[in-house]
Amino acid sequence: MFCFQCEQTAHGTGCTEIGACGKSVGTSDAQDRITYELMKLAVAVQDKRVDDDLPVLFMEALFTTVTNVSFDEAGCLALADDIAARRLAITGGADTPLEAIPSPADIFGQPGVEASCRTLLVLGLRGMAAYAHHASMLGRRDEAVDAWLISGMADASKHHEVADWLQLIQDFGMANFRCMEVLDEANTGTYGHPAPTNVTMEVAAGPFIVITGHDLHDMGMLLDQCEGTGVSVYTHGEMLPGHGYPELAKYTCLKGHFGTAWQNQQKEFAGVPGVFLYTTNCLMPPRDSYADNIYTTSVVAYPGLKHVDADADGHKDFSAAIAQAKALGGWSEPRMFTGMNGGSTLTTGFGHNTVLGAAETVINAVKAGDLKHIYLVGGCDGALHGRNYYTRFVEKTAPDTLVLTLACGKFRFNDMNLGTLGGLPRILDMGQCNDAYSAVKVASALADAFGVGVNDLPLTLILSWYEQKAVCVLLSLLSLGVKNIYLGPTLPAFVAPEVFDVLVSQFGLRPITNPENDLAVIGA
Ligand code: SF4
Ligand code: SF3
Repeated sequence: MFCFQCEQTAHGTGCTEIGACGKSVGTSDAQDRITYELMKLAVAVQDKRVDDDLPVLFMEALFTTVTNVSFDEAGCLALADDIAARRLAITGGADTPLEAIPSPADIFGQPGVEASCRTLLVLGLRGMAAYAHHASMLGRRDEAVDAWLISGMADASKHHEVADWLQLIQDFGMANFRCMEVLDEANTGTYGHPAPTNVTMEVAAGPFIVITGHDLHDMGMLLDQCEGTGVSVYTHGEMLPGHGYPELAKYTCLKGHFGTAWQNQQKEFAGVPGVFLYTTNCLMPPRDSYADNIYTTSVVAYPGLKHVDADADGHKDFSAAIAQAKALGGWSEPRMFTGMNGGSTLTTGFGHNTVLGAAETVINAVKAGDLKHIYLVGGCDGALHGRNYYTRFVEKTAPDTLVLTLACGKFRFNDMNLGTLGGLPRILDMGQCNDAYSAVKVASALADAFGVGVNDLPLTLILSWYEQKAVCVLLSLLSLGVKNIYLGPTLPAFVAPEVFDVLVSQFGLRPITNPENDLAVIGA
């Protein structure tokens, strides 16, 4: 086992005995085999017409290897075998040796610049696969994204000059931007444009299900089946933005939001008399006190947990989860919970449609000098102590600034009331990590309105990373030419010093220091 794909990797270098996430040696090795088999399959089908379901296999398999998704060694081995069988059927049984990867252990195990570039590309592809998967669940696919999932894996298995690696990574960033756009079209096309919404952290009396992850299609199906049953639904983690979508918010069984950031789940789910449904990352090894209340779906898997599969039409039957929620009964009295700073109301729904609708207010406020700076403080959360940087950063932003946010890192500060500016709340939640697409749309529109480039706007991005979706989002932002991004809480172990130097010299990427210092450097 050697895994260094996420920010909590052991000693900041790599997990070798067991994952800090709880992933076993066997599961980690099986996931390397999945990756290796995908590379072989990708090479085998290069320059061939592929069946329509082949990109879906790449989506599912790459998504399975994202951090906190699958802990199921047997399931991962079976998937690797399926991918191998698929390849052998195409080649008529002939092997497909890989140019640069002799064995699964060599994908991430090699040192040097080439290995670092390869890792960046493979991890980016894992993140993009998750987004492509969500969009495909809502019936949206894109030919270019589909093709990239396969050609990217083939390219990752070869030798390239450094300049070619950098070009590949740049091209990948643009492909992922398209993927986020497709997901945005899928989400807003199905459930409408998000609208500003206040969400309570109170849990009403009676039975309930908590849905976590990112898959809005799963959320839609669950709400549809819970409506009228007396079972309430609460979002958790990256599902919070679901409240903003009109076609999800219309369900009266959708009551509020439960819990804070994903890394607190083992504490916050313990002894809760409700059901938990995991649709994507971030699953932590469950404690005994609530393991029996968990359902996983899609590619999420953990040995011993109940799993809901889709039928041939894509429909999922959540009746067992609903029945169990009723049997558990919930609490007999309403319970008020709070976020990490003591607030009990969260606000979401500031997607590109809403923020662009308020563009005139924002533009006039900038022109009048009432709005000095916009920060985008977004990305993943995690357990590392240094992540309170993001809470302190937001706390210290001046009253004449706005804070846009997205992804699960916002649970560090989204229960704070920082007041309003020009009628807008000072903290604007744009949605999930993939809604970085919204942030780019807003930034481009503002740049157009002021007749300047995005890097000339009074806008600074302060990102936090943990898993591979943050990697693909960062690569998209860099490909789009966004400069001077602050990145923390630590730098990825898989970025070699030579590669980091390129990111610093070409893109002005900066590691976070401390809020006071960084705010002073930004100068707002
Ligand atoms: Fe370690 Fe992260 Fe890999 Fe888990 S996903 S094994 S914590 S590097
Ligand atoms: Fe969070 Fe797991 Fe990355 Fe979608 S839910 S951002 S960490």
